[in-house]
Amino acid sequence: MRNLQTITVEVIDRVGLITLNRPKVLNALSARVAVEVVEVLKELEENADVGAIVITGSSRAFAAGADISEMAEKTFVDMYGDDMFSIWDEARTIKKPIVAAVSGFALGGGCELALLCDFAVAAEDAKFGLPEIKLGIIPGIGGTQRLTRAVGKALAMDMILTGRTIDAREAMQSGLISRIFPSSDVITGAIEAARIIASYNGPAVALAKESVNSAFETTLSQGLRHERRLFQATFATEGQKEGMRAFLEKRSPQFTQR
Ligand code: CO8
Repeated sequence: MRNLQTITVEVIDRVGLITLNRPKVLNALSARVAVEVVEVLKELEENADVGAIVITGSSRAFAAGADISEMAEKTFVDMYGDDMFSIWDEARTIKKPIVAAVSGFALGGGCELALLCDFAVAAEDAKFGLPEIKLGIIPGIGGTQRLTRAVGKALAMDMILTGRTIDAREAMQSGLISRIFPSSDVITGAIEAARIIASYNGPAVALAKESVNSAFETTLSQGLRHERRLFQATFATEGQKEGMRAFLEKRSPQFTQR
């Protein structure tokens, strides 16, 4: 395990595990956290032994939002000039799937970080919310955009305008998360999902992620055309030959990341 200033990183069974590690402030997302998470995501992207990534926090908090003490006295010119959260945009360039394993609070930037991952799983005690309105601000790391796409306008407006927090069950019903685990199992559950992803043909996994993400950017016709090309492209990978031959030979396929 490697300890950075605000996070820890380890590789378990071809899964890169990033753990936010600022327990005293419920993993508040300081500018340093953003820099370290994005730096490590890029490292894991380059690591051929890693096929998928999990981001988690502590049992009490995934992350309770951007670090309020760091922002409180900033002016518009400071925020505009430093644009300290724009670095999170770089996470979008990661081709390997990223799973959020959420326990406890996922509020503000913490909820936005979970939404920025490819999918999120949560413990029964998880709480999701975008309470920025209570601080006199609005979400700024994609919350108004990604939450709306994930759960639809009614619940997104309700959460963003009232600051209401929802529990894991409501998050599941609304499509914000894909699975609920007992609290003690959420990290192993997320790692197991990521380990399964990492066992498949790496290029096909990356193309599948790209194709799903394009559904949020394109018309249906453009998206279907894009998907068809990516599907056809999988036939240029070793993994397609291996996967289909293994099926016909009634054996387990041996996939690689490249
Ligand atoms: N920032 C800094 N410190 C925090 C944060 C935070 N977001 N959240 C909690 N802490 C600190 C508390 O100040 C406290 O510190 P101390 O022990 O020194 O007093 C410690 O963590 C423990 O917190 P509490 O004592 O409050 O614990 P409780 O169990 O009573 O309450 C809550 C837990 C409900 C999670 C509560 O801490 C809370 O409401 N936190 C703030 C939640 C919030 O408002 N989050 C949104 C922040 S704004 C944001 O995320 C904007 C993102 C977009 C920015 C884009 C800019 C371009």
